[in-house]
Amino acid sequence: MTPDLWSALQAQRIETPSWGYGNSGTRFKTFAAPGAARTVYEKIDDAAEVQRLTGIAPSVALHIPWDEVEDYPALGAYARKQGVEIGAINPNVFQDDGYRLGSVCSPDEAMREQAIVHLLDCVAIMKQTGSRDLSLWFADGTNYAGQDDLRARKHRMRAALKRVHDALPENGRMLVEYKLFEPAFYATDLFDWGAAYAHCLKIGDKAQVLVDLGHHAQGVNIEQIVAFLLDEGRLGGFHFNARRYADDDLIVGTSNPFELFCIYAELVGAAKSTDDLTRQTAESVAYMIDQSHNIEPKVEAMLQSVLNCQEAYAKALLIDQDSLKEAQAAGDVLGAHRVLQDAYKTDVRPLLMEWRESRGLNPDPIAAHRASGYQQKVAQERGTAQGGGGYPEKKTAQPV
Ligand code: LRH
Ligand code: MN
Ligand code: MN
Repeated sequence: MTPDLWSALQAQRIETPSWGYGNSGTRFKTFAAPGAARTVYEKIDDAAEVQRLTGIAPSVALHIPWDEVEDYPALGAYARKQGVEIGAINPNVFQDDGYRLGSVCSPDEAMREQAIVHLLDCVAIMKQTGSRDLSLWFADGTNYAGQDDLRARKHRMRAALKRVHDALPENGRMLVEYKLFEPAFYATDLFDWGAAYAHCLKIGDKAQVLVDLGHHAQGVNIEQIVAFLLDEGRLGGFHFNARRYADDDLIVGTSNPFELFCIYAELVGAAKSTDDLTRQTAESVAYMIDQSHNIEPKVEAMLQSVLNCQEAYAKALLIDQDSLKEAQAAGDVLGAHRVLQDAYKTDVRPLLMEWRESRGLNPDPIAAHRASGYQQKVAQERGTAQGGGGYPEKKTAQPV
């Protein structure tokens, strides 16, 4: 293994989501998982377990108010003691009854103000947790043609984003997430990367686009969106997951391993770019998982996602960039494609085992987790909490 490859693997980071450790479900049913985290402290404990086993998941994203506490510096200290940091802060402006017509885009000015105040409160939390990123996802949209004025809603979104942007800490960023549809089924206010990008451009330098792999129409070439945003200096981060039909939030790389590889290939290429903006953008990308489903054991599922990201990245690092450029310049269509395929088809598992051993980690984190008794221990300590159920609470990780 070359020193470059080794140090790139060493520097890889994947943030895990607090909401992936608690009970969650579909709009039909939330199955209570034995040992699922019931509090933000237990979610942090689980994230720390993933970090201990993988060594590349050193931070956990919070969702407010699901993870609300009185004392954020104390929460940060607790996290550090467990071996992780608090990562991105995700405001929640989609669960109050008042948000029936939207949050920052609502026709009701009082609701818009309530939503903006919550976003600003989350900026204040960022300052206490030392978080760089505020991740913004809005459920805003309409269900019927004519329900609301689409241009007016766009203006309301712009005004809200601008106010929040201007309140960000000096090195803070806002990551603007888009989604094709759901829960709105006629029009979603931030419906695709272009809409998010257009807002970011007008708002300011701290506004960047967040790409969630589950938020596109079938067949959309996500790696091309990634390439475009990297080149424009506006790719802020990812929510990695897998989907087959819509926003399924399944374990990363399970149904889309080649897509995941191609995304990492774009990132690796951009990190080697001679263009400063592209390179710096690639270096600042926030890699986060947004996964939350209902039947799999939580910690093992998260481990699987992190390891799938690691494999995809390792394969992308193996791409022979010189041969690729040569084949591209020569118009060698299949030769160029085969350079990618050669890397993709390489079994990187032995190499990653070697890398883990060199860092004092168990070469097989899943087997180590299964053998550790962690799952049995938390199942015994935490029991089987009921919670969630129904779409609006899809990601409700709190027990009731
Ligand atoms: C809803 C969603 C979105 C957010 C997450 C918290 O679609 O899955 O991706 O990032 O909830
Ligand atoms: Mn997401
Ligand atoms: Mn989603």
